[in-house]
Amino acid sequence: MNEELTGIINSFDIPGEPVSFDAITDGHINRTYKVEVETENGSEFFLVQRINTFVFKNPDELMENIVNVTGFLKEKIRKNGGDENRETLTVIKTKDGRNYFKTDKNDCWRVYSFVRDTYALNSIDNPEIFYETGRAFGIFQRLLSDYPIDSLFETIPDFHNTEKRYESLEKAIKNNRANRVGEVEKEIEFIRQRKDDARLFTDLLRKKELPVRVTHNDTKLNNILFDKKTDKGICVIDLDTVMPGLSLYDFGDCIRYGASTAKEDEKDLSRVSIDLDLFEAYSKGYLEAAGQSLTEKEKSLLAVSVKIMTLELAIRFLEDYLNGDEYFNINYPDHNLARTRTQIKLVADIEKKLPQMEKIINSL
Ligand code: GN1
Ligand code: MG
Repeated sequence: MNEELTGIINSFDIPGEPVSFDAITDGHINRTYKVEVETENGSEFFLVQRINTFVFKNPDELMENIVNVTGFLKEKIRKNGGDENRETLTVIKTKDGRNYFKTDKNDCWRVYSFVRDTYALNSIDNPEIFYETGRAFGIFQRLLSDYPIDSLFETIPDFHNTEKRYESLEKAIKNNRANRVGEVEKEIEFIRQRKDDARLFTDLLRKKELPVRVTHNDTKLNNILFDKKTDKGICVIDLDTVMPGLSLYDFGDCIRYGASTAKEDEKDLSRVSIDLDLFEAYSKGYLEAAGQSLTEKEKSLLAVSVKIMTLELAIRFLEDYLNGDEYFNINYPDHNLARTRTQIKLVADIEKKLPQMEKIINSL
C-alpha cells in the first residue's frame, strides 16, 4: 500500500486502516483512487481524489460549493423518500473538520464515500441506458432549480463561454508555444469557418433570451452512477463544475460524448458519428425529467446545442494541443490532436443531421 496515500487517508475522519487501493483513470483532470478500508464492521470503500489545482485554482471555494450542493441535495432526496447516501455524493471531512487535506507539497486531497453496488460507463450499448442518463441529469437540474444561485462560486470562470474559448484558441495559435500550428492548419480552418457558432449562446445571454440556471457543466456519461440491480441512473458525480450555466451546456455536452458512435479519442474517423437513436433516447429521458421547466427558447436550441458543445470541445482540445498539453491528462503525445479531430468529425456529422435532430425534439 502506497505510503503517501495511506498518510493522506489517515488524516481523514475514517474509522479504520486502508488496506488496498485501485487507480481510477477515467477522468481527464483529477487523480482518483478507490480505497478499501478495514473497519470494525468489515470493509468500507472510499474515493480519494487529488484536486487538480492547475485547473481549479481555488480548492476552498470548490469544496465549499460541493459541500453546500450535496447538503442541499441530501435534504431534497430525504424529503422525496430517497436514499441520501446513494443518490448524491458524501464528502468525508478531515480529522480536524476541513473539507480537504493539504500536504506539505501543497497537494490538495479530498475523500468521498464510495457508492456501493453501482457502476459507471464510458460508452453506451443500448438506448435504454442513455434514456436513464438523460433522466438522471434532468432530475439533477430540477432538484437544483431553487438552489441559491448567487451563493455558488464560479470554480472555472467562463468555463462554457464558447466565444472566449474561441478567442483563446486564436491566442494559442498566435503564440504557437509548442510549435505545432503547422500540423493543424486544416483543423484551424474548420473551426474558423464556424466563428459565428462560437458566439451563439453568448449573444443570447447578452440579450437575456436564455435563463441562467444551476447546471452541472460536465455531463459526461461517466459522471453518472447506475444502480447494479435496477440499471437506473441514481447518482450524479463530479460536481467540481456545478455553477451558474445554461441547460443547453449540459444537454449538448452529454450527447456529444454519449451518443457518439466512437470514443472521444477515436483515431479511425470513419467510425465517428452521432447516433440518432441514442440522441432520441437521451432527449426523451431529459425532457421527461426537466422539460416542464424549460422555456420555448431553450427547447428550440437543444438540437443545435449538441453542435455548439462539440465545437467547444474541439476548440479546447486544440488549444491544449497548441499550448503543449498542460490542461487535459494525455496518454500519448498527440492525444489532444486525436481528440480534436474526433470532435471535428462529429461537428461535421451533426451539421448534416441537424434537421433530423430538430424533428426528433419536436416529436417529443
Ligand atoms: C474533463 O474530468 P472529466 O474527464 O470528467 C473536462 C470537461 C470535458 C471532458 C472531456 C473540469 O472532464 O470539461 O468535457 O474532460 N473537465 C474540466 O472529456 O475541464
Ligand atoms: Mg468526470
